[in-house]
Parts: sequence; structure tokens; C-alpha cells
Amino acid sequence: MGSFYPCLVPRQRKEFPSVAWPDRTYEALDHPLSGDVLNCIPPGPALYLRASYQRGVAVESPGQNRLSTAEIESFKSDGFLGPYPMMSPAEMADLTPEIEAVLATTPSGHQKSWHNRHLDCRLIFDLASSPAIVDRMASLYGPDLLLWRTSFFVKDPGAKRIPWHQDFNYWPLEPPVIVSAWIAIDPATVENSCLQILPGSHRKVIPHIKAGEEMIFDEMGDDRYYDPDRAVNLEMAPGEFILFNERTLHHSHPNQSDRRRIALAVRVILPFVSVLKWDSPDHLLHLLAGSDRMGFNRMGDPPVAGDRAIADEKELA
Ligand SMILES: O=C(O)CCC(=O)C(=O)O
Repeated sequence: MGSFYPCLVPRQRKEFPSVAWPDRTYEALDHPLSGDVLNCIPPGPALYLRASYQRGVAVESPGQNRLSTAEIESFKSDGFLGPYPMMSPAEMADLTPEIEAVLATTPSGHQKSWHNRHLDCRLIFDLASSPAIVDRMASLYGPDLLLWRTSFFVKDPGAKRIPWHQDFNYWPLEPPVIVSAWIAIDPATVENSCLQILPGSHRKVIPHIKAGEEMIFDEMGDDRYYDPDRAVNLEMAPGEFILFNERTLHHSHPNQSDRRRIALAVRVILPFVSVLKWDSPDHLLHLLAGSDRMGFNRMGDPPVAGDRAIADEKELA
């Protein structure tokens, strides 16, 4: 099988504007990013990653949610981690009517009711910025983290299949370095199409081809390049979440049960990643941790807390 370079393949095809970086040499690092990907990250960001990693972020990352060395190694080898609890199933059940109310509205300027609702709803921002998520991401990727996107995945009974894919194939980010959290709002079981993941698949870049009509996405990972029999079911209770990176192959079957399955996906980037295309005029990034020393992207303040934010979430995490 040939070698595929992630920051070249999708960008050539989708014609995003290019980003210039200082002309410096860099070397491979022992980092959650695999060698292939690191070798095509521009020198500036690669040096930044090395600085973060050599400082020992695994040891210095804040909070009680800090990952152990074994967990960091597991993420490096498998491309995902978890599930971890963010809150109890009962606490998530209490929030679910509010989440349903959010999904029932589409504010002006937003494209879809299920996309980027952290921009206008404090509840969604609070879920996305939970210390349970942010501390663990900081253990893996260093102290500076920016919230890029959130998306709900609502799979009602009968919902179609989401094909096997690597997220970075679709996204206008340069370089494509993203860590996602996938939070179960409803119970996610084999019956109602829980997420499935292929451990270790983040080490390769898979070509993506046109997907069939029976799928929710237009493009899918070419199945000549992976073995779906190695898939792991990620069944989760409400309030649990997993972390995975931009190349970890994942998908979900059609929902053949009579039970809805809602999840919230949270997309986080590092300050050296440039957003090449914004989702809407009001789309801004939010600082989740550390600082933005690069200044590449439009940054904003989180939405103002309403009368029902997850105020005590630190205690729940
Ligand atoms: O929830 C699903 O079924 C798919 C989620 C997904 O593709 C993602 O979070 O990137």
C-alpha cells in the first residue's frame, strides 16, 4: 500500500488556500501524532508540538482528570481513549430536555439546529468545555486548546448508516490536527447504533471515495484499506465520552432499534492550526485552556450563561 500524506491529499482536492510557514528543519517526535502525519506538519507547528511535549505535559496537565502515562501510550497506539464519565446518567437525563429544546430551534445565522450550538447556548458550551474533557485533551496535546466546532449526531430509529471515515478528510484545517470528544447524551448501545472504532487506524491515511445513497455522508473510507472485522463497539451510558483523533476510523450502523441515540461531538484544535473556511459569519473559536500564542484564528467569548448552566460541573467531573 502506498503512503498517503494527510495535509496534501484533501487540500489539493478541495483547493483550500495555502498557509505559509517559516522554512526550518524539524524532526520526528514521540508524540500522539504518528510519524506519517508529523512528517507533513509544517516546521513551526512541529517545533511547537515538541516544546509542549518535552515540557512533559502528561505530568503537568491540570486537574484530577490528568491522564496516566499508560493512558497516553494507549491513545498513541490505538487512536482513542475511554469511555470516561463526565457526569452520571441521571445528571445527563436531567439535562436532556434542555438539549432537546436546543435541537428544536435554529437561530438566525446558523446553518443547522445540530451544528455549533455552543456558539449560542451556554449549556452546550459548558458540556464541550467540561474539565473532564479539557484536562484529558491537555494531557495528550499540551496546554493550549481551542474549541473549533460542536455537532450533535441524532440517530432516530431507522436512521441511516454513517460510513467508516477519518474526520480530517472533510475538514478545512491546516495542519489537520484535531482531537474530538464524543459525548453520549442518550444510552449508546449496539442495538441503537453506538459508535464503532478501528483501533490503530489513525496510523494511516485512508483514501476516501464516494459513499452510497444508503449512507449519511457523501464520502467514505475506501474499504480496501481497513478490516472492519477489527471494529470495537463503544457502548456508552449517558454522560460518558471518548476521545479520538482526526485519523481514527469510526462509523455507526443504521439504527435498527426503536430507541433514539443522540451524541454531541466536540472538535478541539491547537493554536497553530488555521481554520481555512468558517462555518458561518458568527463562527469563532474559544480558548478552552492555556493561551493562543499564534493568533491565526478569529477568537471570541463564550455565550453568556443563562439561568441554567452546568454550574457545578467541576464537582461532577
Ligand atoms: O455518531 C455517529 O454515529 C458518528 C459520529 C462521527 O462521525 C464523528 O463524531 O465524527
